[in-house]
Amino acid sequence: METRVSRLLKTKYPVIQGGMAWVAEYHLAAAVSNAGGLGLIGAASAPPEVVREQIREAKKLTDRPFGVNVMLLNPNAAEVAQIVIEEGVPVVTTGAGNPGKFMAAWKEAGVTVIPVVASVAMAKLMERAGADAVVAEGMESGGHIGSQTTMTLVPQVADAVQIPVIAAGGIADGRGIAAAMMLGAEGVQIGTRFVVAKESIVHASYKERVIKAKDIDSEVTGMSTGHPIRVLRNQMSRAYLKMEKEGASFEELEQLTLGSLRKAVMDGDVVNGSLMAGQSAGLVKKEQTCREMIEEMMGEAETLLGGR
Ligand code: TUI
Repeated sequence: METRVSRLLKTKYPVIQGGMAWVAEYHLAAAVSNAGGLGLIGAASAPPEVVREQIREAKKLTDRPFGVNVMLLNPNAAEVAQIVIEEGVPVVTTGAGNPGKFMAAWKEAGVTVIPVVASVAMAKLMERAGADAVVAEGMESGGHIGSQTTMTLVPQVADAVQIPVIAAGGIADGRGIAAAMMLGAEGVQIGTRFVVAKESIVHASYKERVIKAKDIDSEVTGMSTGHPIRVLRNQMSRAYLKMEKEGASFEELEQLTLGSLRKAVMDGDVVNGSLMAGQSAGLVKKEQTCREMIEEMMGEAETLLGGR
C-alpha cells in the first residue's frame, strides 16, 4: 500500500511503530523496519548517550529507515534532539508537547519531522512550523493521551491540514487500518500490538496481561495532573488513583508512574508496575513476529479497501 506517508518515510508500508517508553528499544525498532514499517526508538526519559547507543545498535540490525521519538517532557530533550541530527536519523516523531523550538534545526539537517498531536489546533500549529506530517493520536492509546477519540480527531485533523495524517489510538488489526484510511489518514501508528511482538524485550508477564486484557481493562490515571496516562488496571493504578483523589502532588505522581513503568517492562512486576497499554489490548491475541503482525494487518486492510 503506497501513500504519501510510505513515500515520505521510504517504507514498504505506511505503518509506524509507537515510540513507547522503555518498550521501543532498538531490537523492536529494527524488527519493524526490517518488516517494511518504520521502527522507532523511544527516547522517553533515557539519558542522551543511551539514546545514541540505541541508534547505533539499531543501525547494526537494519539497513532500512528507522526513527526516534523525542518525549518533550524529558528535561534532556534538547540533547536528544541534537543526537538525532549527529547520528543522521532520518525521521523524528515527538510526543507530550510542542516541538517548535527544535523544528528549525531538524529541518536544516534534513530530518523528517512528525509531531504527535492530540488536537486540531496543535496539528495546524505544527503544519505552520514546518512539520512533514502529523500523527493524530486518540485517547484510545496507551500512555500519555489527549481527550479526543481517534474516530473524531482523525477526520477533523485531515480536514484542517494539507500535510499527511497518520492515525493512532485503538488500531491493532487490518480493520483499524482500513477504518483509519477511510477517516482521511494516509498511515497508521501502532503501539500496543507491538508490545507483545516476539522481538519486543517486554517481560513475559506484561505481555501476558496485554494478551489477556478485555475491552474494559484499561483506565486513565493522572487526569488531575494534566498528564493523563492510560494503563491496564492493577494494584498500582488503583493506588495511583487513590493518591490522586487524596491530593498528592504532581511530582509525587509522576515519579510513581515513570519508575513503575520500568518495573513492569523490565522486571515483569504486573502488580506494582505501570502497565501502559491502549484500549486495543482487547484486540491483541497472541505473540507474533513483527513481520507476521504487519503482513497479516496489511493483508486484511488491503482486502477491505479493495486492493488500493
Ligand atoms: O507522548 C505520548 N505518549 C506517551 S509519552 C509517555 S512517557 C511519560 N510518562 C509519564 C508521564 C508523562 C509521560 C508515555 N506515553 N503520546 C503522544 C501524545 N502527545 N499524546 C498527547 C500528546 C500531546 C499533548 C499535548 C501533544 C502535544 C501537546 O501539546 C500541549 C502543549 O501545548 O504543549
